[in-house]
Amino acid sequence: MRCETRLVLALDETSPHRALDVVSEVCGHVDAVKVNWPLILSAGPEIITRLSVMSDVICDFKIADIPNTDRLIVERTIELGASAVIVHGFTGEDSLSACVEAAKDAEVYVVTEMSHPGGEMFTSQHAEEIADMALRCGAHGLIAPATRPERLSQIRSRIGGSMKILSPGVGAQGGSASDAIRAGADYVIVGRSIYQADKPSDVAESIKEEIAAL
Ligand code: OMP
Repeated sequence: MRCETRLVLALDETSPHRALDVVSEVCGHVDAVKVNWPLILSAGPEIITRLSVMSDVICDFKIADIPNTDRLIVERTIELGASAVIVHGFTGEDSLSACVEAAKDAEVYVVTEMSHPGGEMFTSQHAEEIADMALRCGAHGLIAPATRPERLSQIRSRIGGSMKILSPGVGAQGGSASDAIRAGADYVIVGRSIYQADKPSDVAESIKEEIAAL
């Protein structure tokens, strides 16, 4: 995945036409497009292949199952054209290793502490252990919250510079792109603030410029 603007679009748009329009408008301002169940369930898995012609596609299926099921999901996702997948870490080392192995050259990002308030109930207590395990298993990177830059910073300190951190929670969830990048994120993930805007490219461009000015 390229690292130019350090901005990833979370395309949780449920209208396939609008989703494709938003991507063609903003693809020059983002390093990748992340898709999740809302779009896949609306447009079908083939949307991954269509988007992959325009951008790197991160499939955020938050994969969380036994190793065999995880492996099958990752293999199908990569066949459809995804450059990266997002997986949960709480399922343990055997499940995560199965994802990393199945992904081959594609990238695997592991969720540590989730960005929403409920992320503090369970995920925050295990975020550092999950980060350690991700490093051991050879994952490419982590997901850590822009809504809690101090926690993002602690997770960055824990892993050093060896893995990428993608940080969601900017904009609609209250986090800021600048704070997340300063706290150690390599990329910020932004959804509603961009795809629900009247002019998505204006918002994407302004976040890109905010990051470039740091
Ligand atoms: P907005 O809140 O609309 O900017 O979207 C954030 C995106 O990041 C959504 O696609 C979420 O599913 C995703 N996300 C989080 O918001 N919090 C997390 O802890 C993890 C993710 C993720 O894995 O991408």
